[in-house]
Amino acid sequence: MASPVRPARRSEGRPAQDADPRRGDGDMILIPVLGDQCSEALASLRDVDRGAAVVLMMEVADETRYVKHHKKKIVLILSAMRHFAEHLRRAGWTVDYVALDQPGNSNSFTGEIERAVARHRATRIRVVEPGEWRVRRMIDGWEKRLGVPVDMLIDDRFLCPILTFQTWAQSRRELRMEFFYRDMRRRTGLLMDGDEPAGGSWNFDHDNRRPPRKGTAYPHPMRFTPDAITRDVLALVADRFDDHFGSLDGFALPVTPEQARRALAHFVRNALPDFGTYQDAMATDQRFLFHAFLSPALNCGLLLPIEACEAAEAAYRAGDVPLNSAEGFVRQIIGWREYVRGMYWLEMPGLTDANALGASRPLPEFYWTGDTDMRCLRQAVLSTRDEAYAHHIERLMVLGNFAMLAGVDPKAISDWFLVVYADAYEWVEHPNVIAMSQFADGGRLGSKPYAAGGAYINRMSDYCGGCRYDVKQKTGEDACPFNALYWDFLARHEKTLRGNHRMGPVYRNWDRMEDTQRDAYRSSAKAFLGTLEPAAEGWARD
Ligand code: FAD
Ligand code: DLZ
Ligand code: SF4
Repeated sequence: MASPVRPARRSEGRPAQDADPRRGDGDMILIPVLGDQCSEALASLRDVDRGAAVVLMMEVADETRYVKHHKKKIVLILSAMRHFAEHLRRAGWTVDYVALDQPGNSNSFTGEIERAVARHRATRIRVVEPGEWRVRRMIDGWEKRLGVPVDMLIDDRFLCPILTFQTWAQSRRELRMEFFYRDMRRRTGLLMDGDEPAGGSWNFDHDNRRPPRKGTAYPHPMRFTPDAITRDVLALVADRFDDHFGSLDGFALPVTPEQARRALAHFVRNALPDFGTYQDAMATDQRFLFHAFLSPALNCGLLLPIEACEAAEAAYRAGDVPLNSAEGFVRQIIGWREYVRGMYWLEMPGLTDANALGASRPLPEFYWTGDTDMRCLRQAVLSTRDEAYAHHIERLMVLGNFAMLAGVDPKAISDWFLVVYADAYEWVEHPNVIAMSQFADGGRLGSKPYAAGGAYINRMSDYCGGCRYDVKQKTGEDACPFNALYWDFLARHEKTLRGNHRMGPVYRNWDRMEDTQRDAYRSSAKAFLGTLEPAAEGWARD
């Protein structure tokens, strides 16, 4: 499945030698900046003669509709793009900004590049590698189609270049995140004391599994009142994307780098101290707990991952944040975030269609409506609808876990995840959903499926007390559906999973059960699955 990405021309944040834009010999450089590249630190904006370059930013329907993104995600991207264009103009750049409603807009990246090359008589294109495979394929075709050289620069906002990850992967039999993460700590020097990890341990996860505590005062992520630019975009999205999922009410995400940095400082001060301890907790009506809610800003370029990690480390070194929290946060970013991106480029294009467990059930309708008696799922879907956000454990152990246990087609659940979150781009969504949460890659990314029954959700949340189902009952109409689904899943995939050494103990429990108990699980699961309404067509794609 591995497919190394080797562009014709690519360099570490620098153009190829024969393409030096500073030489001033009549070259006109076109610099496309994509919607998830709203970053002052973008490699294509470095070491360029601003007088001989035009920055091109394009609002195009192909991007706003390739899946029917949550309305808040579209507002975030278009508002961040418009603010960034203003910022670049103030910094002395010539910016050609194509708005969605502009007459003549071809509504595709390639179409807009073609028009801009002609408009500006561009002699070169200088672009940072995109985040998604499909866009990568487009860019690979530009040189031939447009007849001008295209310099594709490494996206060094990420801390591990794609080729470096591929080299790392080639040298390993098992591609486990933990070993990658240790290398990244050494590479970046983050939370290192000389050659040793701060506190003498690489990972403090064993301290990070507390359930929510009654009476806890949770902080709230910083919210930003929409300015005139954002209000314009809100009106545009309300008008043009009314058929997309999600609520526009209360849009308050950071849309500029300055706001994103304030949101980071607010998180470090108010939430990071408890981030580690309650990282896996879920609590009723608490949508953020001690999570950062920074992924929307990180993934569209408003915040650099290294800035976020350095802020966490500084707070730890100042004695304001315990090590289990600082380390946990840094691990999510230089570990998981970089690792899943590396895995995406390693496994594409096959990852999109991976389906190791042969799952084929349509997505249940309640993923779009929240209309289910299962309280944990309802909470997670409503947070998703309102905020374009659910925290990690809701995504993994509630929404993803249910889909895997129910045997939902990985493509259908992957489309759902790509649509509904403000931080969703294929490079991070595919590995997290298709590989991590659905085990559809057959275990390339995770060593075993993240499958759990109701007991896990009950242990890590306060949801079950108020649920119509009884988490303690194993089978029957009132039993928590996760219980029977869990065992039914294990029974269905026994051939594939029994040999996995990490699954040994659960299959031993299955073996110890009476036949009647096993049958009861299977028939309970079957009865419950028979009640699921499949989602209507057209929510995710036109
Ligand atoms: P925190 O919990 O506060 O973590 C801090 C930061 O660590 C995040 O902002 C994020 O940048 C990074 N991070 C943590 N876990 C991961 C991870 N597994 N992969 C990548 N980065 C991580 N993340 C996305 O950014 N986009 C997605 O589309 C996405 N889809 C997911 C789907 C599933 C099924 C699962 C299990 C996880 C998914 N994640 C995704 C990862 C993670 O859930 C989100 O990054 C996180 O919830 C973002 O919220 P936060 O900023 O409050 O994160
Ligand atoms: C997600 C998104 C949306 C909704 N709209 C645009 C857009 O109009 N213009 C743009 O440049 N980018 C947009 N994006 C982000 C892109 O989809 C993203 O940059 C690519 O997926 C990266 O490969
Ligand atoms: Fe979810 Fe089951 Fe608990 Fe209800 S009882 S909240 S369905 S885990």
